[in-house]
Amino acid sequence: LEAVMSELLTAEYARTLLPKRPSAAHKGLFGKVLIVGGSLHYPGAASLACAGAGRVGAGLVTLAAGRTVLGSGGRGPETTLLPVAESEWGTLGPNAVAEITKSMEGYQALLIGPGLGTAEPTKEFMRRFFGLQQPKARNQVGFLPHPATSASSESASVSLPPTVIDADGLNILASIEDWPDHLPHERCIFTPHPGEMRRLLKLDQLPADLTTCASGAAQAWGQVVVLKGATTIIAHPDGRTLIYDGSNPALATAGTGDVLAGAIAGLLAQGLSLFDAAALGVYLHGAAGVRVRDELGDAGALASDLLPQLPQAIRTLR
Ligand code: NPW
Ligand code: AMP
Ligand code: MG
Repeated sequence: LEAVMSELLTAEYARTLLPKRPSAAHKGLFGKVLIVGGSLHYPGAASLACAGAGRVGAGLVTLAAGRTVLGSGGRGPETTLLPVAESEWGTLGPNAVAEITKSMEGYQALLIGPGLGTAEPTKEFMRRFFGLQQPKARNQVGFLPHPATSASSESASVSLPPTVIDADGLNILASIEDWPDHLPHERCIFTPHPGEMRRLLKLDQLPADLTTCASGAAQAWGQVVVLKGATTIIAHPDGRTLIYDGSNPALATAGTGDVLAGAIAGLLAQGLSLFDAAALGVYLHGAAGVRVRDELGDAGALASDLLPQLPQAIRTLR
């Protein structure tokens, strides 16, 4: 395999990506984020993602979920809510597709997956939402139409804003028959941890060279890939990679990935490109983690401790 072009993601690099914050600005300038996440078991993941988006400066964050999730609280009062139909046990089902797509206008960024669960109705939701091929149609017709023409009329694939797919959003994609022949639209950031990456690549074990692995996947899928870990790799579909070396055991705790996904979506809403939003999100999340470790030490920090440190990380970078 050819060596991939790699660069370190430094403070100097990240500084060049910071969105401007004009003093006379209003919230409309900083974009709206729609987050689809949460389930009976994981309402907190959705809340952490919402807060992550707000804490990097997004103008407005909306959470789309069923009443089980919305009724569970845990979010700050700033998050606005888009209540949608839910299936049994608080899972999102296919009925929610139309409700979400008709409210999509006006949002500059979308995040799908944190805490979503992988129940069958939620898989169906994902298939229809992104217009992914359904196994049944394939069996009946006997061939696969091109992805661009295979979207059902219910699908929103043409009008979706730049999208972060994380956690169970990725687990569901990996579980769909024909993955990765049928991808969501072409402006996505995938943010797998190594377990999710293994599922997406259908491997028992990831190769030792994670940079080449992430770069190959980004090129094959035509998406930005953020392969998370003690070292995180941000891979561009053209093969380029950025490496963030931020080993920090304070971050090895539940929910930190949900904060990161929200932060990247919050930066997308502010107009950054897919690759730049992914890079700056990873940097700010890591820098917030350093501040948390400095304050609390290397054990016992909670994912929510990262939240107030995100604005501090931005301020320090300016
Ligand atoms: P192993 O053990 O090595 O085989 P899952 P999840 C691997 C939500 N959450 N290096 C590892 O596999 C999420 O948003 C909700 C190597 C591990 O066992 C999702 O929707 C929270 N391997 C849902 O829960 C807080 C690594 O992956 C397996 C690795 C499930 O997400 C928690 C676990 O991955 C959570 O965010 C690494 N660095 N990291 C809430 N409060 O609501 C992970 N693995 O099975 O995808 O489970 O990540 O917890
Ligand atoms: P997730 O597994 O989806 O909750 O994501 C975990 C987040 O914490 C990712 O952003 C990882 O890069 C980060 N993380 C986890 N463990 C470490 C570690 N030891 N050092 C640095 N970052 C970590
Ligand atoms: Mg995660």
